[in-house]
Amino acid sequence: MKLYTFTGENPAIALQKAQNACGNDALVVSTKQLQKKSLTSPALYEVVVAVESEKKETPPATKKRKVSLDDDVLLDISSRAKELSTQMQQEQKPTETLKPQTTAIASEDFEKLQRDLKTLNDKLSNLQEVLWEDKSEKRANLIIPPEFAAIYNTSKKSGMSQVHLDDIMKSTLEHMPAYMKNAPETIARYFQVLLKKMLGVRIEREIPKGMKKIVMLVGPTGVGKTTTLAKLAARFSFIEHRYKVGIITLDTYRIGALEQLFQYAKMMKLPFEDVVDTQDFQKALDTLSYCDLILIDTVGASQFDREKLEKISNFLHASDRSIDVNLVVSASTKLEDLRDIHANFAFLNLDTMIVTKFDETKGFGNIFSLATETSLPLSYFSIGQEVPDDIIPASSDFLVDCIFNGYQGRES
Ligand SMILES: Nc1nc2c(ncn2[C@@H]2O[C@H](COP(=O)(O)OP(=O)(O)O)[C@@H](O)[C@H]2O)c(=O)[nH]1
Ligand SMILES: [Mg+2]
Repeated sequence: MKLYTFTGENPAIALQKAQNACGNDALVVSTKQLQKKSLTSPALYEVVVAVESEKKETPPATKKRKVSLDDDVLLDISSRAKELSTQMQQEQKPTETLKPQTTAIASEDFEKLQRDLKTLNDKLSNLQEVLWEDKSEKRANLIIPPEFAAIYNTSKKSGMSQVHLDDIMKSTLEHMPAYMKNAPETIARYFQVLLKKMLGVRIEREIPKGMKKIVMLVGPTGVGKTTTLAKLAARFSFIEHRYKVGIITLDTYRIGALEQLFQYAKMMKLPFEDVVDTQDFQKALDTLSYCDLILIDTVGASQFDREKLEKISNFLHASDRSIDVNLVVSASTKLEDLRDIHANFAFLNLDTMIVTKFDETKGFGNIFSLATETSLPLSYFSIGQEVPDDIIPASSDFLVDCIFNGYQGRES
């Protein structure tokens, strides 16, 4: 039970205010005159009403409030996102709970919203029945209200891990402010903000003056390492930056692969070194030591090809220079395979992840799950075959938009 006080020139005005704010079910606790009418000022009456505690999420409205993600809620989402990320990495259940925020909403808006939503809820309940083929044991402890059905289904179809989806949904149900829980669009926005905050992104930075950066791309065959390297070379040498860029390839097994990168280097007039064994690797780095950025391409190694992976590791250890190791994966690879790929490349001490082939898939939940599970920050997204244009710096907004709306081109 919560008490609220209202004032007015006469008891009727004060009561009217109380009724507008707290509805017809509020109980009048007391009415008293605070001030008598005088020549200069009107009388003042006070009405105290009590509201059942389950209504405490909608305290009397002093001013109209839009149902939107306000600062308090965003703060709350941030904490939830951090908690969930940690939980996913550790595969543990959450131990903390955060108090939901109570926020006011004008009662007439609230009543209208409730009527509209009831109609919508009925429709969604029916839809829910049709769409959810699996009422599996995994969701046994999670009862999803109809308003959450659309976002749940979209996320599920995106290829996100079922465990993540259920954890995030559970957290949203528990911690989302009650006044937001009735509108599917608001739920979707809350859910999306939560996902964005869970993703780690490595922002592209200037290379500090006097520093040299060495970047190596590793990953399975055919994911787009060589084309991505060519795009990065262009981006750093003449599109976004004006650095001296050099290229080394360790992929000398196939003439085609060597020729592919050689042609790119030639077109961009960039120095190019091909390296066969580890002794040559240090020499090539020395030859390119005048460059601000050295990009290294590697042979595509199936995640199960230990011999090739060991060879890449030998190259990394053959130099005393610090090398930024970027795992390149394709967005069109399913989560189980992405996990295997990451597990097998992880011993190379990965620094970041580049995701390619955004234009070749509809589901991006797999990338979301891999990134949160591994806490490997995302650095670039490759969004097509065109060199040098089809690359953008990674962004959590972009990835989450892709999860819910599909890849819509670079402006999405
Ligand atoms: N559709 C699409 N194709 C890509 C993308 N990135 C690379 N590719 C293509 O994937 C194929 C393999 O690329 P490549 O760079 O040789 O892969 P690597 O074996 O990992 O070096 C080529 O046909 C590329 O044009 C991308 O973002 N989208
Ligand atoms: Mg290649």
